[in-house]
Amino acid sequence: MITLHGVYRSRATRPLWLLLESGTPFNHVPVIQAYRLPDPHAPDAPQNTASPGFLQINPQGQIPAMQDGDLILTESLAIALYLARRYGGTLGPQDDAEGALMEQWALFAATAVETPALEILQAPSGEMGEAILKVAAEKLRRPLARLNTHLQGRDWLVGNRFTVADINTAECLRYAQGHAALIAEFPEVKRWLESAQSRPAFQQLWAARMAEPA
Ligand SMILES: N[C@@H](CCC(=O)N[C@@H](CS)C(=O)NCC(=O)O)C(=O)O
Repeated sequence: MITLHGVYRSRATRPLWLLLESGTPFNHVPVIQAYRLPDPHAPDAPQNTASPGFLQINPQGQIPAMQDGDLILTESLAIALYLARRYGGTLGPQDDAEGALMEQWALFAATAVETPALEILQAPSGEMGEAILKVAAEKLRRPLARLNTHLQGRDWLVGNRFTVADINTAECLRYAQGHAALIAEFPEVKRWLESAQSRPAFQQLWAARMAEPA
């Protein structure tokens, strides 16, 4: 049985979406970020990223982490890629070229999208926040232009069907979605992101996330 460690309010959404989308049974351990707790070492503290038991699974002290038999995997995008290949059916690659493309989009999401998208999410209000938003949006324009071009005449990123490539990329880009004007500059990206997020598995994921304490 797969065990997925990490609350819904974290990057665990990437493998969790994959698991829900594929209907794969799993055991969920809602390990929470230590920094969200007043005292992560208190005897009654919930299982968190600083708990000794969790540090044995991921000595880096970060969620998500996955166990499948003897395999322990960290890195949300790598976990989603593994689950897609092993359990995801058509969510995963059907040949080597598709596998390469799914890895390409995961690396694209991690290296070109996630950091500026998080800068947008975390920008404070006020003048300094405005300056951060402007720089982050500018950093995202080239990757978004590339994504927009790729999506012209296509519904999904790889193989003309919804796959792990869409999950990983959409989840990294979600952080920037609050910058509606930026996303609107790229209509194919907007259309694709909205259709990914209207899928029942995403809706289920989002409901579970909203049910967790903020
Ligand atoms: N690159 C890692 C990043 C993992 C990460 O930063 N996780 C956050 C939650 S989204 C975390 O565990 N933070 C707690 C901490 O860093 O102490 C991944 O994608 O899995």
